[in-house]
Amino acid sequence: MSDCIFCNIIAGKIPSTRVYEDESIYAFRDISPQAPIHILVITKEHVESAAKLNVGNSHLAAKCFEAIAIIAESEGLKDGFRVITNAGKAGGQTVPHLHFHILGGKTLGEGLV
Ligand code: DGP
Repeated sequence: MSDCIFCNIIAGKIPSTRVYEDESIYAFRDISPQAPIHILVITKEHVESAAKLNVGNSHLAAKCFEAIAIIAESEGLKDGFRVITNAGKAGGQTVPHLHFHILGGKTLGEGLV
């Protein structure tokens, strides 16, 4: 989608710090990190959010989690990390393109979640 920030990042029209890429996934460092390591894992195909996953596209979510495991290993997150996806306005989603936040590099608190 031409007006989607993350689609423009995938297309290289907006610069990003890439940490992983394959045929269906792109991952890059968050512009305003909330942990020492804060990476966004996104689908190359535009899916609005987790609320729009269905039997036809849920393999993309599986692909995201395969990438998350690879990234966690390469980032040295052997002691653990957190994965979050926000969906919709009440969920705190600001970019309407499915993405998973990987947060790590420190011991995260028990809040949320
Ligand atoms: P969410 O609130 O869950 O929709 O998360 C969107 C995240 O995207 C937020 O943590 C900031 C990040 N973000 C927004 N615009 C850009 C950008 O242009 N570059 C990068 N690297 N991250 C961005």
